[in-house]
Amino acid sequence: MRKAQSTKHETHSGYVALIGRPNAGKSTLLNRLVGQKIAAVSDKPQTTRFRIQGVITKPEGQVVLVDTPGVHQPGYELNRRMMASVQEALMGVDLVCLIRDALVSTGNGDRFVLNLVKQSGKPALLLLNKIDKLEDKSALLPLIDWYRNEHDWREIIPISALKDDQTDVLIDNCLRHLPEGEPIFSEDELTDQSLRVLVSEIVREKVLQVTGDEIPYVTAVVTERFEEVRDDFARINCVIVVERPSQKKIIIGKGASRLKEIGIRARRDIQELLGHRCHLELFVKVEEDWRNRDELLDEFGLSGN
Ligand SMILES: Nc1nc2c(ncn2[C@@H]2O[C@H](COP(=O)(O)OP(=O)(O)OP(=O)(O)O)[C@@H](O)[C@H]2O)c(=O)[nH]1
Ligand SMILES: [Mg+2]
Repeated sequence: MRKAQSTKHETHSGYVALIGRPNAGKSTLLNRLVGQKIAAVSDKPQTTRFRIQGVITKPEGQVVLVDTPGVHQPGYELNRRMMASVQEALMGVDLVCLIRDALVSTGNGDRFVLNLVKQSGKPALLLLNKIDKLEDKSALLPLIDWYRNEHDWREIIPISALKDDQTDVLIDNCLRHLPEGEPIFSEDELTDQSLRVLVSEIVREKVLQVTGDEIPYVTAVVTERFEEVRDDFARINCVIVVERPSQKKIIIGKGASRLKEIGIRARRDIQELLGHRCHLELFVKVEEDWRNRDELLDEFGLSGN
């Protein structure tokens, strides 16, 4: 008797962009699906400033998710570059996920994002996020109707990035709509971001968490020193850049209390990322109008492409 030939399972793989307005939950979803914190998250809009790739590998294939800055009207060169990186992301992917907060009403910003997705000509999924905040899921129906009338979506999926609800369904659907192909990255390669950048972003996230309304927009963080002194110990210096001396004062706080709090929180996350202890030193520096200065934006890694 001849042995039955094993059937060959085709895998699917490709790039999937997460596009949406600020605060929709793009970075929360990226972190959740990758299973590791690689993107900064905060309740302040415009947290993400450049594209961040996260790799999700399953037996059925590989999804390379591309997190992008929330779509908004650019006021500074920084914001213009952020929006350029959204366009770049749209051009470079096989599939687009438009993600929106299911609880906010539809406005001009949503129409603008929708048009970006349409203009890309790419197949698209619609993700209605934050459904954990909805008591009655039927409240989604008018929203689904509106979007269905506007575009031919491959799928419409209500999800909760925060509570990990329906995210497995999302991955299955991404894989289904990606072309057949082998995995692009090895399974342990979770992101395209360097450790230095991951560290800077952790510090920036903590700045956003412990400061109020004005500071998020005027802060950049650069890792100036990253030295693995031993296998189990690193020395790290980060510079927090702001635009005015008054903002420097806010970040430092009374008796340096706020800066200390930023340092404690950041060190905790950095140690988790590295898997060992580190010494973290933070400096605050003023660079007037850095958001409009090309050379500084380049130096801070905010190239926009
Ligand atoms: N309740 C709830 N909150 C969520 C969910 N997903 C994200 N959030 C919250 O929404 C806020 C914004 O999340 P982010 O992931 O930073 O949003 P973003 O779309 O990446 O924002 P930008 O980078 O500014 O464009 C944070 O306070 C998150 O905790 C969700 O599924 N449910
Ligand atoms: Mg984000």
